[in-house]
Amino acid sequence: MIPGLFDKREILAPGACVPRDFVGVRDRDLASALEDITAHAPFRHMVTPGGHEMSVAMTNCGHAGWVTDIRGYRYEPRDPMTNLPWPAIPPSFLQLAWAAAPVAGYQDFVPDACLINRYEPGARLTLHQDRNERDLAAPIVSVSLGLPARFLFGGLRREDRPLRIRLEHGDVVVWGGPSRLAFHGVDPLADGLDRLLGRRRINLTFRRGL
Ligand code: MD6
Ligand code: FE
Repeated sequence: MIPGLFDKREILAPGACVPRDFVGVRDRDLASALEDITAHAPFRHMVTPGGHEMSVAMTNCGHAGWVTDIRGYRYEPRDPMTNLPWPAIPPSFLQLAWAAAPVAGYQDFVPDACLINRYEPGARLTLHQDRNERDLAAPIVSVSLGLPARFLFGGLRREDRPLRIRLEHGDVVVWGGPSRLAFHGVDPLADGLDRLLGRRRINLTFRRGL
């Protein structure tokens, strides 16, 4: 093994890998930074362009926040709920994303957008691509906290049969390059109790949106 390279990683596909338990002891700092963010930009259930309320509740931090409503999916510099700029990405978040990206071969990753997803039991995310970002050359770093979930990772066509992998508290997924537009989703969350976050799963996805 190359010295200094994180060793608990699984390759999902070219350009995509899963550094397991990459968060480690940083989880409490992340959880407390999350409390500060949601005090200013609360979780809310957004509506898809098709008119369906999402089961996952979302908020954002960073210069650009991903939103959906009846008009479509896009990045917005302000929270439409408060009309305030989204809270800044906290240093603990930036440091984690920057440290995780090189595990999959992406250096100097400085995200400007962090979408925060909250799953309660039963919440799910149907197969989708992340394609609203202007900079598709940058990878995405995705951090899982709280209850475990089953993550679906497919191919470049919606019909491609997805891999199913279990993501636990502290696991990270990094993907980009040839996998950047892979279809993916999350199965309905099973009930449970996480020692830090209770009855929920939190996912942070870092991107370059602007
Ligand atoms: C989630 N994640 O894990 C949802 N998108 O809750 C995503 O939609 C996602 O994990 C792009 C890249 C990584 C992801
Ligand atoms: Fe996604």
